[in-house]
Formats: sequence, C-alpha cells, structure tokens
Amino acid sequence: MFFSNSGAQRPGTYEALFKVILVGSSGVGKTSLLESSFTEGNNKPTIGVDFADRILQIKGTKVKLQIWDTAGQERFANIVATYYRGADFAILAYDITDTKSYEKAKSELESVEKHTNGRIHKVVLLGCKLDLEGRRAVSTEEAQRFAEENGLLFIEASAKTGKNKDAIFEMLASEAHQVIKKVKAADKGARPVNPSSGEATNDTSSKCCARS
Ligand SMILES: Nc1nc2c(ncn2[C@@H]2O[C@H](COP(=O)(O)OP(=O)(O)O)[C@@H](O)[C@H]2O)c(=O)[nH]1
Ligand SMILES: [Mg+2]
Repeated sequence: MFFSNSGAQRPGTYEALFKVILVGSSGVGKTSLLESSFTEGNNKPTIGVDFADRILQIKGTKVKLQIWDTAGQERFANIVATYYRGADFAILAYDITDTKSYEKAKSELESVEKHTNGRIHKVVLLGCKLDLEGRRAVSTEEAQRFAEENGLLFIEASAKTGKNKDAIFEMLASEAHQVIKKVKAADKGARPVNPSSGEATNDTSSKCCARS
C-alpha cells in the first residue's frame, strides 16, 4: 500500500493505492470480471500482465485498487514471485461449475501467504460464473465454510449477468479503508499529537519521556 501525495480532492486522484492480484486456473472467468462488457466465448490471447485500475470512494476516502491479472500464464510458476510481491489483497477465483478449479483456488491460499511473506491484508475466495447455476458443482455452503475457516472473504459473481461484479471491488475498498485507518492510528501513536488539531506532529520536544 502507498499513500498518494497528489491530493485526494482532485478528480482521478486518490489517497492510497493497493495492489490486488487475481489468482486462479485459466478459463475460470477472471479477466471477464474486469471487462466492462461481457462477450460470450471471448478469450483474448494477450501476453504479459494486464492492469485494471479502479478508484473507489469509501466513507469519504478515495482508494485506488491496482488489479493485476495474468494474461493466460497461470501455468507458469516463474511469474509467481514478481506477480505476488507487494500484494495487499488476493482474489482466489474458481468456476462454480468446475470442482478442479475450486480445489486449485484453495491450494493457492498457501502459495499466496508464502509469496507475500504473510503481509497480505485480506484474501477473497471468488466463485465465478454464477449464472451457470444449473451446472453448479461447488456449493455455496461448502465454499463459504472454507472461507470462514480460513479467515477469507467470500463472494460469488457473474461477469455475464453483472451480478456482484462491483461488489467484489467494493468489498476490497472497504477492507482498504480499514487498513488506512489502522496505519493512521499507528502513525499517530508513534508521533506526538498536536493538542489543538488532533493531528500527529513532527515536534518531539513535548515527548514526556525523552532523555536529554
Ligand atoms: N457463462 C459465463 N461464462 C463466463 C463468465 N465469465 C467468463 N466466462 C467465459 O469463460 C471463458 C474464460 O473467461 P476468461 O475471463 O478469459 O477467464 P480467465 O482465463 O480466468 O481470465 C470465456 O469464454 C468467457 O466468455 C460468466 O460469468 N458466465
Ligand atoms: Mg484471463
């Protein structure tokens, strides 16, 4: 996470930036959730890592989510380290009609924790293709239980109908807001607070226990 110096008041600016990584088997529907419109059978053979930035306002704070999406290299283990480095949030995506993709998403949890040195703020378990209810192979209850047991957030969404598409990012923005609050509180605790403004100051002269 980075705080921005550009002033969060102007349009297009934000207070803090968070890196979000999308993880999951190829074909589960990760990229489709980032696109503004859904095209059936769309499978763009892009190369490299795609970015989709979102700026959301939550409780008066503007946060930018920088979303990293693999462009079809899910199979290649060697991109993992760079991709995961510095991630604040991870989305473990699976296809609700595909048990194998669900097992894979669950197994990625360990990998995320390892490659981010446990510094990840929150992980989201995301069931994609919610419109394919008739072909569902992974029950909501089962995924929900796994999420609860492991301290993950859980949501199911459909890129096709648009259901819960925005809710995924709103969920993360809300988590981001909590992180900002915690960082600010810790920062205030570390520095003396100006009694009139309540803001932390750099003035250390009033420290009660400073030794001369
Ligand atoms: N029915 C349905 N199909 C989807 C949905 N999301 C993606 N797809 C299809 O699943 C395939 C893979 O999607 P894509 O977003 O490229 O998956 P990725 O490899 O995880 O990025 C494409 O043919 C999409 O059209 C969805 O919500 N519902
Ligand atoms: Mg993709």
